[in-house]
Amino acid sequence: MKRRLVTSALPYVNNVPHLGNLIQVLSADVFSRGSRLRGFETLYICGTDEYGTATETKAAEEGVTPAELCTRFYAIHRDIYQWFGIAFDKFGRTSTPRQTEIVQQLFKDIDAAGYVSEQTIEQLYCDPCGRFLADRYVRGTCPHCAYADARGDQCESCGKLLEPTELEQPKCSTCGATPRSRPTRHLYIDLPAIRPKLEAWMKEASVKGFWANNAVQMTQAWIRDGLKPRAITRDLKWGIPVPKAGFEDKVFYVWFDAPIGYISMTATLGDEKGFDYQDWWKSPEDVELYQFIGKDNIPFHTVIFPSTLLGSGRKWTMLHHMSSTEYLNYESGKFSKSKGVGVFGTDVMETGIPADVWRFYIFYNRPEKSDVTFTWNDFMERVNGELIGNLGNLANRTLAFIQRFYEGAIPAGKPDEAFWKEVRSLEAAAAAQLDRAELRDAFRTAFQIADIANKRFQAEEPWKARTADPEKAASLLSDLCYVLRDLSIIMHPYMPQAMSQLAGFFGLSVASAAGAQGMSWADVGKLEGLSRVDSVEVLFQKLEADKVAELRDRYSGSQKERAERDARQAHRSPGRENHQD
Ligand code: B3M
Ligand code: ZN
Repeated sequence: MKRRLVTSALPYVNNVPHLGNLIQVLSADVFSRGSRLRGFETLYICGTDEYGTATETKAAEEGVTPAELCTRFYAIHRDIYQWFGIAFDKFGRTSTPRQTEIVQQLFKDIDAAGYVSEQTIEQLYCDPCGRFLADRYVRGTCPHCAYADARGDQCESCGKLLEPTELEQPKCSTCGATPRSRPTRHLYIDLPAIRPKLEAWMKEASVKGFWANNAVQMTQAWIRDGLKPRAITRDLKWGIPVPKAGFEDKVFYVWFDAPIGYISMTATLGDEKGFDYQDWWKSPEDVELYQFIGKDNIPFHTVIFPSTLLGSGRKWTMLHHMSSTEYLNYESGKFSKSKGVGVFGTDVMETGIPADVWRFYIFYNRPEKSDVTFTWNDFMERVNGELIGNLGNLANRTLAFIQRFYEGAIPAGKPDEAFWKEVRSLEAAAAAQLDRAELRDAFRTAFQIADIANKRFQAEEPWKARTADPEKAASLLSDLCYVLRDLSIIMHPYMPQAMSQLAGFFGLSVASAAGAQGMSWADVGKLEGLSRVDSVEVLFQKLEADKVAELRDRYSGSQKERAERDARQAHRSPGRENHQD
């Protein structure tokens, strides 16, 4: 069994993540929890992406140093993910000595291998701001699709990567002035020269690692449309110094260093725990790397980062499975960190709705193969209809019945073979889907199991059978308890708290970390080990329409509009506390 190294995209430190961003961190969490339950030695690495223009600019705006800004936001991210119950092995940062060391070494390796070239280019310089405008800080018209508000690094509309100088009618996005061209010398990674290695690797890896379809398409298009050398240095201060004569005043481009963060965060964890990060990162024979990202980050993970690793001439653990989700849209538009539209991590924490209910909805609707829209109404309907109406109802009616009529002792009954045949085949399907990181499908398969169990409860009428045909009632109730026990394991990665609670009703627990005591996937399908229902409580509270309507109003518009609205309200009725029920 290969070990599994799991990563989720490293969130930019300088913003509060919204539900759309959280999908990746949550997806990798479910996958790695599932992997551990299925017996794979697993390491889940994530952390904040800290360098670059965005941080430098925001720090300047707030009158603090970039390092101070990062430390403040790092804590915000960490707390949000903790609230959501994410079980990272390491939630690190890119601004560490290990990151500098590993990035500089990789650079030296690709340079020594002849894959770095130099070029003097004309770059956009903003006179009022007194600096070169890197990537994201120029906006203008996309030369490919004519989208009018494209960023200098990538068009958000067509997804193509850009150079800022390619934009038509460029504007400095800080001050709005029209920037002018000025020469500057930069280093490039020679992607055309690495291309044969990249292409050969990609062809095999994408099949072996069953990459998401959007990743295969986009990567093929990139290779087909011609790879160009890409600048890996920037005229900035907040970044990793370039270890090469003549480039002392430059730093590495944030997208060159960011993916290397996966490696350096593992190294930092190794320093804390006493292992060598190379056991994970230089072990392609026995480690499989699963990466979870949003589709806008695909080329960085399937082209640029692999090219860095391949170009170094060393034996790295390379991408195995690419899980790149589509977008989650919000009510009538797109979630946007920069525009402040959507439900943000900090919002979610104050809704009073438990993390597992959010996790349920995110995975039930995970944008696996197409974009998905979050609406408050749909959220309420799914939670009330499926989570509570199906799973919650099954647990409650079965366990309450046993408590009421059997004093909590699960009656011994003969398993119904036809029923178990169906359940076991769904359980096997869920296992296979989970192993392929088809997280939404595996979750829905689990709900199908709950559904057929509910139907059987309904059809066999235990309230009558209990006296009319006690053996039939016993068979039904014991089978359903075993189904609930199985579901507490299968759904545990998705809703760890609620499923631990469900297992607890039987006096059991689920092994939620490596080496922890409790049930694992090996227990799924076993018809032994249950004797009593110790306790029953309602697992999930129904969402009420007026509460949901209130949340929809509270979180409509951009964060800025919300803040203004709150300020107006606070002004009108000074006694009222905002953001409180
Ligand atoms: N920080 C983009 C983002 O947060 C970027 C990902 C880096 S992954 C190495 O969406
Ligand atoms: Zn400017």
